[in-house]
Amino acid sequence: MEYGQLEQRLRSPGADRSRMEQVRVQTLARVREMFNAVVADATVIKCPRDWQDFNNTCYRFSTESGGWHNANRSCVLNNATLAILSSLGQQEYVMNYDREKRWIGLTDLEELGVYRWVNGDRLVTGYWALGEPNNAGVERCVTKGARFHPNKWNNDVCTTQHRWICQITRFDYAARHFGLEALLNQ
Ligand SMILES: [Ca+2]
Repeated sequence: MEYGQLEQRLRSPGADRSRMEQVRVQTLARVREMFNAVVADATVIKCPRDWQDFNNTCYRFSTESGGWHNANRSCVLNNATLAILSSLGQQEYVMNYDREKRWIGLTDLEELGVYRWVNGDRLVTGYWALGEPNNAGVERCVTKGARFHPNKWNNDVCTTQHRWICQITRFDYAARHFGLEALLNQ
């Protein structure tokens, strides 16, 4: 390709747009990195009032009770999700918080027997009580805390009234707080 053609091509609106898009993506990544460093300092941006901070994630342990769908809606209205306990650390944190049965963000509502978190991730490690999950087809929503096993999980009928746990990363909470929705991870 001759230089003139190349120059013309680079000057075409399409090339400009793709260059601008590249700059936008790079800038966003850089700003996200800087913002993450700010948020990592827990003294700068705290969790909302009445939410607990564990490992840069904010958790709300509800005082009210409801069915799983109500619980899910309540978290979403707070720009959060039901708790996604994908690490042993998180699991131990919520178990040590109290011995209540509480809804977490895990169901097999989409496909019987296939447990997924509310973010769409498939369950990798489950901390089920002995014999759980049981009652396939009836019990499709999961609580932390099971009868006789307060530190394990149980699947339960989704309309049963339980308290619940919401979570949001401190990063996402801070991004919304400062009107920086473009930085959101979720
Ligand atoms: Ca069960």
